[in-house]
Amino acid sequence: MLCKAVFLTLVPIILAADHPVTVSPGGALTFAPDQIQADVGDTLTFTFVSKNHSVTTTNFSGAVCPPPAGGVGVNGFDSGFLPVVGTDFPQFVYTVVDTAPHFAACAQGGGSHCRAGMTFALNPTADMTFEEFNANAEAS
Ligand SMILES: *[C@@H]1O[C@H](CO)[C@@H](O)[C@H](O)[C@H]1NC(C)=O
Ligand SMILES: *[C@@H]1O[C@H](CO)[C@@H](O)[C@H](O)[C@H]1NC(C)=O
Ligand SMILES: [Cu+2]
Repeated sequence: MLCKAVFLTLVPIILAADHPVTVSPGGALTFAPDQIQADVGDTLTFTFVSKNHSVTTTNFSGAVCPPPAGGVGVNGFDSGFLPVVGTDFPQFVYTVVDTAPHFAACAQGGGSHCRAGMTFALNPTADMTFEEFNANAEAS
């Protein structure tokens, strides 16, 4: 009896997935991929491969750029600035804790990277799409 109970509680942990995201591939002001659908318990692993960027949650619309230090929203997140030095590629791991959409951007350059399309969406919806968020960022 005891063994069976222990086994059943471990199963959900095994099913959690990791979603890798590359930050600024080839020096571009982008996240690749730029949007991800993930379940609670999954992780997003952001790997920073060039220059000096951040992934920071911000508003979907209105004042989008630049995202503020610490990020916006319930369960928001902020990697802080993670510069690439030589071949040391820093990583930031975020564990998904809810099913709400979260919108993020790079905070570098006083919002210039954000306005240039360095934007990312976790669990965007039909009403709040990545494309609309990115357009809001460019216009902010
Ligand atoms: C990274 O960017 C931040 C924000 O602009 C800056 O404060 C920091 O000094 C930069 N770090 C490096 C190593 O360039
Ligand atoms: C996000 O929107 C709220 C409400 O409109 C506003 O008070 C806040 O300043 C905005 N955050 C940023 C970083 O612009
Ligand atoms: Cu950037």
